[in-house]
Amino acid sequence: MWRFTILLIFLFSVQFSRSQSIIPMPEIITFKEGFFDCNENVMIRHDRQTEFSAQYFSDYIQEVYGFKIGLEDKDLSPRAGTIKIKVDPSYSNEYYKLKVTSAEILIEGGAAGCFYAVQSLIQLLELKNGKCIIRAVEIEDKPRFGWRGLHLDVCRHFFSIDFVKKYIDLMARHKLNTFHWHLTDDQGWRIEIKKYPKLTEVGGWRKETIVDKNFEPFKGDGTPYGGFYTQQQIREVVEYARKRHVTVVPEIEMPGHALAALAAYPEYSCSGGPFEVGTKWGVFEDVFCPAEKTFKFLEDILTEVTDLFPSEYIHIGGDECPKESWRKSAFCQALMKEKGLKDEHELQSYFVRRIEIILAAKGRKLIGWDEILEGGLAPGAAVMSWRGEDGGIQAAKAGHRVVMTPGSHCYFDHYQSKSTGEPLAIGGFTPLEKVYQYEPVPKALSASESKFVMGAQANLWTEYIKTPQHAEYMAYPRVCALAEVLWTMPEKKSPGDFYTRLTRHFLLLDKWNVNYSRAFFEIKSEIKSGTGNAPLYLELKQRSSEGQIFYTTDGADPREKGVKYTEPLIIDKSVEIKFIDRNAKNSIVQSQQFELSKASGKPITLTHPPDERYGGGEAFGLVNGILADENLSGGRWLGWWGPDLDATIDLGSSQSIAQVELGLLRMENSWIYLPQFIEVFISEDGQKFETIAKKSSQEYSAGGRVRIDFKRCNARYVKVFVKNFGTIPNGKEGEGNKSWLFVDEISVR
Ligand code: TNX
Repeated sequence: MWRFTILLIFLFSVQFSRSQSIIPMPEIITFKEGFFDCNENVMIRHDRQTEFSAQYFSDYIQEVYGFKIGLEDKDLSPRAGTIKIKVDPSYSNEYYKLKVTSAEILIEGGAAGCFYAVQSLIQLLELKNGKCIIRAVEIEDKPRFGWRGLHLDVCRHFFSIDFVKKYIDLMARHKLNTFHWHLTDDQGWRIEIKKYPKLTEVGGWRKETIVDKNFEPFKGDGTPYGGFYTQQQIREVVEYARKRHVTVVPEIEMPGHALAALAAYPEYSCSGGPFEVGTKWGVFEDVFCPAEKTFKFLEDILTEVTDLFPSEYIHIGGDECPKESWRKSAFCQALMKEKGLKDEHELQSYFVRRIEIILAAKGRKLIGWDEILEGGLAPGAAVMSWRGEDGGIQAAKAGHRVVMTPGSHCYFDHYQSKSTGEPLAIGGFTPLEKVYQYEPVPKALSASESKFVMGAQANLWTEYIKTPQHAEYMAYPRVCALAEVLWTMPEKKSPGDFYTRLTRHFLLLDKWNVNYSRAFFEIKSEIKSGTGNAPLYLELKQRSSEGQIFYTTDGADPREKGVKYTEPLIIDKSVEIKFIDRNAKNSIVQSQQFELSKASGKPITLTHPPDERYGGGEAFGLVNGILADENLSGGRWLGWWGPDLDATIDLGSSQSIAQVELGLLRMENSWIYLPQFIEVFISEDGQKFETIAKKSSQEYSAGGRVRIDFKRCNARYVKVFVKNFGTIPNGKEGEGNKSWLFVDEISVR
C-alpha cells in the first residue's frame, strides 16, 4: 500500500512538474493544490479594456478544445466557475496578477498585463482524462525589458498578410511586443505609397532571383518575383497587432539598400540611373543622393508612413551604405564643402539628421542601424546595434536609446544546427543555447548607462528563406529562448529548466501549427583531446534529460542495433560513429566521421588564434580528427581575417613522417581566398626548425584537401605556415578589404 502511494505521489509530481511550462518564465509562480475545471459552463467576466483578452481566451478554447465559453461584461457577484479579468489602473501597463483556484480564476493588471495573463493561462491548459483543466497557481509577473522585438524582412522574399498576422500572433503568445517590419530594400519595395505609385508598380517586382549562392557566375531563376501591401492591408496588420499589444515599427531603408526605390525613381540617385530592382543579395553602390528633392521625396513617403503606423519610433535603416556614388558625385562633393563636412561618413550623418528633423516635426523618433553612429549621431536618434555590441555601448554611453541585436546571438537567419540536412542559410551558427545565454545589457555599461538599453530583438533576414514554413523553422524555437531573455530576470533563468519547459512547449507549438526546428532533439557531440593510445574522445549529450543514446561503430543503424552510451568514447582510429536518441520525438540518426593521423589530438600552438566566429579562438579544431565540409559555418573551418596561419604540432616523440595534408577553402564572394603559399618545417627539439617542403598557390588552385609530400624523415615537431592571400583585388566582391584564410584539419602521416 505504501509503495503504491509513493508511486502515485511520484507520478503526480512528475506530471505537474512537466506542466509548469510557461515560456517566458514568470517572475513569481507558485503552484497550489487542486485545479480549475475549464468547461462550457465557465463564464469570463471582463471590463471594457479587457474585452479583447477575454474574447481571445474564449476563441482559443473554441479553436483548440472545441467548446465555447461565454463572455459577460457585467460585474456580477462572485460565482464559482468564472474567470474574472479586469484592468486596475494603479498597475503598470504590462504587469499582471493571476490566481487560479478550484473555484475561480482572477486576473488583474495593466491593460497589456491582462492580455499576458491570458497568454500564461493558455500555456497552463492541460487535457486530463478528457477534461480541460488548469492547475491551481498564483502568478505575479512583469517584463524585464520594454522592447521585446522580432523583425521580418519581407523584401528579399515576400510574405502574405495572413502569415504576417500569424507571425505577430505567435510573438504575442510569447509576450513579445515589438514587430519590426523591414518593408523596403534593394530587392523590393513592399509598401504602397499613394503619392509615388511606381514605388510598388516598378520597385515591387524584380525580374528574377539568384539561385542559392550563385553570385559568380550569376545564376538567376528566370522567374519574375514580387508583391506589396496596400495601405488598407497595412492598417489591418497594425490594428491586429495593436489588439495584441504589439507595436509595429516600420523600416524604410535609406540612404543605402534603396535600389528598388531608385529603379522606380532614378532621379533621386546621384548618377541618374537607369536601375533595375536587385536580383542578388548584398550591397549595391547606388544609393539616395542627399539633394533637396530627395529629402522632399522621403518626407512625402514618411508622411504616408507615419499616417499608417502610430509607433513612437520609425526605423530609417542607415546600414551598409556604400559611399562610392557620393564620392563620384560633383553635387555631393560641393555639398560637403558648403556644409563643412569632412568626409562621406559625415555626409551620411547629415542625411540622417535631415530625416530626424522631418520625423521630429511629426512627433516621431528615429531609430537606425548602428552605422548611423559613423560621422556623428543625430541628437535624438536611437540605435539598433547589429554589428556586435560596440555600437550599442557607444550610443548608450552618449545617452542615446539602444536596442541590442548583435549578429552573434540575434540573427535567426543563421544556422541553428550543424546537421548536414539543414536548409541552406546565409551562414553563421546561432544554436538555441546561444540565444538563451544572451544578455542584452553589455558589461561595459554602468548602471545608469544601462537604462538606455530598451531591450533586444532578433532579426529574420530572408535572402534564403522563401516560404512561411521555412521562416517559422528559422524563428522557432529560438524565439522562445529570446522571449525568456527579454521577459525574465536573469536570476530566474536556467537553461536546464528552460529545456524541460520547452519539451512540453513543443506540444503547444504543434497545436499552433508552428513548423519549428527539431535541432533541440539532436545529440550534441563534443570532441576532446586525450593522450597516448586514446588520442581523442567523443562525448555525446542531449538537452532533454530523458534521452537514451545508442551508438554503433560499424556503420549499422543505431535505431535497432547498437550499444547504450554511458561514457565518452575513445577514438583511436578512423571510424564513423552513428548515434541516436531513442527517446526523442522525431529523432534522426546522426553521425560523426573521424579521419585520424599522427597529429590527431596532439598539442598544437598557433602564433595567431583563429577568429572567434570561425574556430572560436581554439587551435584544437585543426587536429580534432574531423574534416570540414562545404558548410563554411558548420563550426569545422577555422578562419583568420588578415593574419597567416603559423601552427606547430608536437607529435610527442620523434616519428617517421613523409606527408602533411590540410584543407583549404576558396569562396571569393565571401572574401575567402586561397593562401599565397604553404611551407612545412620540422624540428626535433622545438627550437631549431628546417624547411622540408613548400607549395605555391598554382599547385592547389581549387582548394580542398591539399597534400604536401616530402622525403621521409624523423621529427617530433611539425610546423605549418600558411600565407594569407592579402588584400582583396579590385573588381572583386569586398575589394580593398583584408581577405579571409580558411583552413581545417592538418593531417601528418
Ligand atoms: C546585414 S543587418 C544586413 C541585411 C542582411 C543581413 C543578412 C543589417 C542591418 N543589414 O541587409 O539581410 O546582413 O544577415
